[in-house]
Amino acid sequence: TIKAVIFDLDGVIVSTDQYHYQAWKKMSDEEGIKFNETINNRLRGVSRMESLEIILEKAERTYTPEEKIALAERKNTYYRESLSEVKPDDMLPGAKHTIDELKKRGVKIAIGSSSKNTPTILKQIGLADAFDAVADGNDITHSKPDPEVFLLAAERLGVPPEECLVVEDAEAGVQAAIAGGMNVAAVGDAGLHSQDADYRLERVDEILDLI
Ligand code: B16
Ligand code: MG
Repeated sequence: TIKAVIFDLDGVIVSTDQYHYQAWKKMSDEEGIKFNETINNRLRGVSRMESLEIILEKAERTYTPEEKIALAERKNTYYRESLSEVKPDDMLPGAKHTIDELKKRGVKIAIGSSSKNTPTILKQIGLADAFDAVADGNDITHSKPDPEVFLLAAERLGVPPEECLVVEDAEAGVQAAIAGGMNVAAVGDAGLHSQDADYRLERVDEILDLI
């Protein structure tokens, strides 16, 4: 039985992917590095520095560790400018209803996100105090597909992994949930394509039929 649901944030609760894309695109254009939607799809659920490494595969020169940090910070500055515009209305269809309904049913809820901007995003969409636990990019040393962020969320909830359902939009996150011994529902883009997920769904509110 499922006692808790751990939600990924970007792509499940709120769609910030276009802001990530625009910010990486701006930084890449300034540096003369080729960047497009196909490359962007490889960045879903992946940490900031690992995302940068993927983008730099197309760079014509090598960058020093200090330069890489500066590039990642520049992208994050652009990204945070967009985040300041994010509102509760920007939540994905069904997300708010799913959270409210799980609370009514007494199912525990948590966030398990790779993003270091998680606290800012939750505040912008009015969900800063909505979850029983939050584990994010600030808490971990290994990002998805490593299960660290989800195991930490489960531990903070006090629920064993096998009684948790993870909801993910990225293949890296689906693999992280499986590695952590959790049930996993893939939604959106991953929902259509993930072979390994226990459930493939279009929208997040479809999990209400599973619990
Ligand atoms: P930040 P999630 C992930 O969030 C995003 O999907 C991914 O594109 C991003 O690179 C990563 O967070 C790190 O974000 O730069 O804000 O720390 O899907 O795990 O909620
Ligand atoms: Mg995601």
